[in-house]
Amino acid sequence: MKTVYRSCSLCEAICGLEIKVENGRVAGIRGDKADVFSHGHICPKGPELKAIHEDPDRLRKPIRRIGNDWHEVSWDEALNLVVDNLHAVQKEHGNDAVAYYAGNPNVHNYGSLLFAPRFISRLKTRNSYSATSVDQLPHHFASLKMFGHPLLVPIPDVDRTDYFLILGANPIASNGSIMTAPDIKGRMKAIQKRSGRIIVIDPRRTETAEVADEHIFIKPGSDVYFLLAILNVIFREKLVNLKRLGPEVKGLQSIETTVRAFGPGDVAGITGIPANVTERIAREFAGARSAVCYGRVGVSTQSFGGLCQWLINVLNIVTGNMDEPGGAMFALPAVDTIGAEFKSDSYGSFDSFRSKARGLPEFGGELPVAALADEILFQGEGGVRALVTSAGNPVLSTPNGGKLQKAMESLKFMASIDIYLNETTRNANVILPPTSPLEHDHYDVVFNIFAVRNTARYSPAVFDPPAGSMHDWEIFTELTRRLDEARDPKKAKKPARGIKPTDFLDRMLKAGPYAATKIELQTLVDNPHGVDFGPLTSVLLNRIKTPDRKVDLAPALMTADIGRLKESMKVQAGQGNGSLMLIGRRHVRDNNSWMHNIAKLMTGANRCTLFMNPRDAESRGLKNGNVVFVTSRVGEVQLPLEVVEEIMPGVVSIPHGYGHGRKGSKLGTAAAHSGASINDLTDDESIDALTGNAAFSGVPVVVRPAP
Ligand SMILES: Nc1nc2c(c(=O)[nH]1)N[C@H]1C(S)=C(S)[C@@H](COP(=O)(O)OP(=O)(O)OC[C@H]3O[C@@H](n4cnc5c(=O)[nH]c(N)nc54)[C@H](O)[C@@H]3O)O[C@H]1N2
Ligand SMILES: Nc1nc2c(c(=O)[nH]1)N[C@H]1C(S)=C(S)[C@@H](COP(=O)(O)OP(=O)(O)OC[C@H]3O[C@@H](n4cnc5c(=O)[nH]c(N)nc54)[C@H](O)[C@@H]3O)O[C@H]1N2
Ligand code: SF4
Ligand SMILES: [Mo]
Repeated sequence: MKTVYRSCSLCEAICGLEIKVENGRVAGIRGDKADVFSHGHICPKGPELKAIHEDPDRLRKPIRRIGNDWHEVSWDEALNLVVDNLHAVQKEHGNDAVAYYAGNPNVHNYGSLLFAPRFISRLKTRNSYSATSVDQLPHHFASLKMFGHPLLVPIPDVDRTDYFLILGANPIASNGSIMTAPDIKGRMKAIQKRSGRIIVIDPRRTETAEVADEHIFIKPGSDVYFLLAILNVIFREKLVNLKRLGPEVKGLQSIETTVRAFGPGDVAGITGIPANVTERIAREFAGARSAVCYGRVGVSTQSFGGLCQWLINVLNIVTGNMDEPGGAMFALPAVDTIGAEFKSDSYGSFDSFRSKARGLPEFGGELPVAALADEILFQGEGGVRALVTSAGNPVLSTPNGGKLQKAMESLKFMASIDIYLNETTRNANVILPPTSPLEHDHYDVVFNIFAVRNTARYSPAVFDPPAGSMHDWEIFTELTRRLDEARDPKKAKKPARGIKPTDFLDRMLKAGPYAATKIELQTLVDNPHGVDFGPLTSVLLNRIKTPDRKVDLAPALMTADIGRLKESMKVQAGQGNGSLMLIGRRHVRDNNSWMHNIAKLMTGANRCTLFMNPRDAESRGLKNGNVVFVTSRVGEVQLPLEVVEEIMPGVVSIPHGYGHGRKGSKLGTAAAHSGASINDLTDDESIDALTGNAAFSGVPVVVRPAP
């Protein structure tokens, strides 16, 4: 029996695991009590890394589709097929005719993170997409404009705060996001133990709201008004206190002017939050010893998601809670991709080009994925003709997935780097399956940037990769090399197997902010439970990357978007409440679309149901368990109704990531729990016009009984 320690790569909490191995098999997985960050915490998904590793449906050999049949092929043949087809499409239609989509697990795989960018840049295409634009793009947008770098994202200092205001996040189910905080429930209880308060603003009384001290319903998509009204009170009642950041901030006057038009009474009808409640929250927030406002997926995926994340930062700044203990702070990760050094006047790009069909702006070199189907269906010069997906399932995870499915059927060629034959990859001509999560090493390059404490942990591979297998990073390396060769045979390079992810890691650690402690890869190998660098510290002023090194409270793009908001406000005020508003939800035993094949996570009642408030059910003559049709502008799905008090009247909810059992996919257990895809209802035309992020919060739908 041997014991291997490793961080769980399934979600952002990066819990330390203790894995027992016997006779080449996992004998058991539990939380690592000695872990410096997670102290033994895990959720039901962690131990299922074993089931993913052993899943007979997980692909282990490259496969090629001919008609409807899949055939195993050698790596050499598969890689050549991909490269030859991509090259042919680019030669005929131009480089932009090949699109690339990167899904969420790329961020949980440091080999992919380090080696995919080279492949993507070599594709020389403007059609690069990722799950960022159905998720956290507004965070990066606000960070770029206010702090000068898309990754300078403030993190709630939950371990020291006295007042935790949460909008549109359900960390008890999601285990936290852009807030790497293993055992968030324990951390929340600790806030309450030291007499702090937790307030949750959400159209659903979530698991997190249950733990909080107070829960307030809000109408989907209206958080921007609530945040403006909070700021309105803070300025009106002269509660602004910039503290230490005072001299480092510009644009305060502009904010004061902007928020004047949004008094708590002016917006109460839109948000559903009474003016006196908004006023009280504003006073409590400003009066707390320390306070932090934190908003996640529920507020990012709105028509004004960019403004929401901006205003959340503004609120934390004007109350003196930015870069201060107990407020919103910045991590100082041991592998520091941002760096303290000031090198240029631009660390990110926005709107340097636009999508062909709809003219949506690029951010950081990527176009919004809500535009992908239209780019494939675009008949003119520059339309997409081939697609590569990596660790993504956009048919289930992006808005109007039904349209994307149809668009995929019209592609000349598609390749997927993925461990499953699922709703997206079944459309591919070739699937390249990398090693399982337990067969490669890992370091959390990204989540330590978003962590509530500075720690570092290296995870060696639990098993040697099977003979004739390839890691994600090796696949990217080989694709890059072969693409170079296809374009210019004279430039053919030898297999670039020399450089490994650990080489980067060692170099980055030695050049990082803890170099003085002599940290290197070996240090982490010698400390399998992690190395602790302590709580977050005030580092913003060393790390800020705006050209004048000031925090920009009122970036021009944001204040300009207030005009669009005012237009929308007029429309909203005149609207009745006819249709229902659809939102999503997460459950601790799901992980986006891809863990429904794990039998142990799928026991118990069906989770893919439509939540509806008893009042709305009664007025429609619907009963718990009835099968209903849900219809939106773009599609219709059928699923069982679950009548629950926890959802706000006028709002309904469906979890995302379901809609399995489609012909040609190979996911036995998931097919038995197929459910319906919420993204067959969400609208690809409904986006945040500022950032291009998908707007999932509050899709208008009609619900009627199925005959
Ligand atoms: N178990 C599990 N964990 C996960 C995932 C998973 O699928 N399952 N996915 C991972 C990923 S990729 C991410 S990005 C994170 C996401 O982490 P979270 O952001 O914590 O995720 P959600 O649970 O979707 O929380 C969003 C909340 O917003 C609420 N909401 C919806 N619309 C609105 C609105 O208009 N206003 C307000 N105020 N609230 C609204 C919803 O009711 C929901 O409670 O979770 C990660 N962790
Ligand atoms: N309506 C609605 N839609 C949403 C959301 C929502 O809240 N509401 N949430 C959005 C969010 S936050 C996100 S992040 C996206 C996620 O969107 P995606 O990233 O597109 O979808 P996932 O379900 O995470 O799919 C992950 C894919 O990676 C594969 N995979 C898993 N591990 C590996 C690996 O190690 N290597 C490789 N190569 N492949 C692997 C899986 O088989 C699966 O195909 O969904 C978004 N969609
Ligand atoms: S909370 Fe996240 S990181 Fe921790 S065990 Fe569960 S899935 Fe893994
Ligand atoms: Mo996400």
